[in-house]
Amino acid sequence: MPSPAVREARGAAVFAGSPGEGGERGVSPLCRGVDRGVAPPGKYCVVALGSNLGARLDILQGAVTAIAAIPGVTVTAVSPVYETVPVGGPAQPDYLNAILLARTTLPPRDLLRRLNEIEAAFDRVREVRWGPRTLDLDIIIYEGLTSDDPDLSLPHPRAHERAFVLVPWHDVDPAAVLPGHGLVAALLAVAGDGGIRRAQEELSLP
Ligand code: A4P
Ligand code: MG
Repeated sequence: MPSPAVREARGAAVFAGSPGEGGERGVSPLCRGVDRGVAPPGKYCVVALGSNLGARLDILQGAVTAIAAIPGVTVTAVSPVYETVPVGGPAQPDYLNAILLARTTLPPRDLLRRLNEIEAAFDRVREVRWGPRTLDLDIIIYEGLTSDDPDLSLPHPRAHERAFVLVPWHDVDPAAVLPGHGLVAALLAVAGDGGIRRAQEELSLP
């Protein structure tokens, strides 16, 4: 019996849509039997969550709750949690990673600003690039938007090669597409799932 969060995720993935598909897509195998819902207003986006300092699970849950409370943001699905080996940066503790699907009426920069505020509320400190952090919130995609602005690169420039993004994303949306790179399922086949393992703990939607 899937958890409430995963049940919600499977339902949400039906209307989550993908860039270039007009926000609507066919029902993936995981979603069969789920009624098509009406998508909440706004643009489809995917946010990655990571924490490797402090009470990691509580922090991720707090972030999900805080993101869901942002005016103009509707969180439609939250993925399983993965314990992951750090990629890059200095020696540091393992991460907990997850992703969430959302729709938002906020422009991308406003969404990033709100996410940065949530990071700050969880005592995020920026000292070393790719260093340990209580909370990292990255926008992986914002509808089909592309940008090479260093302050907001879209899609996230390293998402296509990172199992800690691809695996949880694929869990909640097996038909997901990363603009410019193709199907997440195909990217996952190349990236592999080394260095990550499913955690027993789960996040819930408020
Ligand atoms: N920025 C640009 N594009 C975006 C975007 N799409 N979403 C800018 C969010 N921020 C974006 O971010 C640095 C700058 O990126 C900011 O000024 C922001 O405006 P940051 O959060 O201060 O620092 P960061 O996260 O260390 O930098 P970066 O380059 O985004 O790191 P990555 O590539 O996200 O890698 N290993 C595991 N296992 N799990 C992890 O979660 N995370 C990282 C961070 C490295 N290794 C990891 C993990
Ligand atoms: Mg970041």
